[in-house]
Amino acid sequence: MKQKIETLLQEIEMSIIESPEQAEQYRLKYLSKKGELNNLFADFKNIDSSEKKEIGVLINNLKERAQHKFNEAQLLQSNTTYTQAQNDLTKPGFPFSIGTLHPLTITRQSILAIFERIGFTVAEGPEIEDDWHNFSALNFPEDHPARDMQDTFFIDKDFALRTHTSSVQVRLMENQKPPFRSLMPGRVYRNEAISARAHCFFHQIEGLYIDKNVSFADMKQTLLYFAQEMFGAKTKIRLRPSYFPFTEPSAEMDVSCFICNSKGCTVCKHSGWVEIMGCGMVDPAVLINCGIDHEKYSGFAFGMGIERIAMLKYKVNDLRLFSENDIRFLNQFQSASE
Ligand code: 2U9
Repeated sequence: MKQKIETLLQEIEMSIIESPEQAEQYRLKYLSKKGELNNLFADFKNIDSSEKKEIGVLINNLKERAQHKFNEAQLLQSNTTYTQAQNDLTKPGFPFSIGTLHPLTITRQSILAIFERIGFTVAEGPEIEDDWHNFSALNFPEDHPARDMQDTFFIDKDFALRTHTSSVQVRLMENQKPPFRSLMPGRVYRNEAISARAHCFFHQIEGLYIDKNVSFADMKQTLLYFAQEMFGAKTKIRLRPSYFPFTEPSAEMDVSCFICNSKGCTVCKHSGWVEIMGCGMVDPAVLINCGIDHEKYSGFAFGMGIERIAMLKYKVNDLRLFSENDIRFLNQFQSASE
């Protein structure tokens, strides 16, 4: 009997259970009613009582080992089935949303990329500015309305939220030597009632080009290049005389209406032209204020509202949509960001 138990133990240890079929064969052979273990228990009744204690222990150990091996194999198989199902690499992936770029980000990136191609670099500066960088250096007279509490958010008597990014240009000119070919994108603040057409903050991009012998013709050609890259190769520009404290002469720039091909629509108010930016030759007084030799250097500057360009490009009719974070509005720019 002892020999039989020993042989069965070896057989059980050597058995391979790697499939449900093998598990079933094993169960039938050793653990079922008519299996080897039950046969042993049947034989056990006939052995001499002096051997019962020792053989009983051996049979119980054998049974325990046989059952344990079977349980272990089953657990392994159920785990394998589970893991295979979980890691099925041929299964299609779950769709998930990666979000979208904000329309102002898309517009800012397009504008910057166009000027970067002709050598402009990007500069940034603080949103809280002192009077010198936001107004005085830029030739704003002491009594200019922009300095008024009605138009500017003052933090205290010395500091205000910048009303344009021109202050960054002033810092650049104070700290570096010409030539300059730089762009200043950023948020600016004005004390305005919020409506579809005005907001207390918006975003600007300004450009500054200072070098020897820079002329109005250089400005015109640079801005024509920008307009055609941004709105299409057939775009025309026109410059209308204007006034800014920091440029002389100054102009407003219109582009031929890219929505109706200048045939007349509500966007161009049936004029065939839409205004997109202001520009001009940097006033020599500003160059002097920033420590630049105005007899050696000249330059042009321009400024545009990013919201205005985005509204024209995407036919958005309410400025507030850009800052409300309504997902139904933002999701419409999905394809433009890809
Ligand atoms: C320096 C010298 C000159 C920047 C300029 C404009 C014309 C302009 C407006 C467009 C729409 C502001 O966002 S807006 O309301 N800007 O018309 N900006 S020239 O001129 C500068 C800047 C810095 C040192």
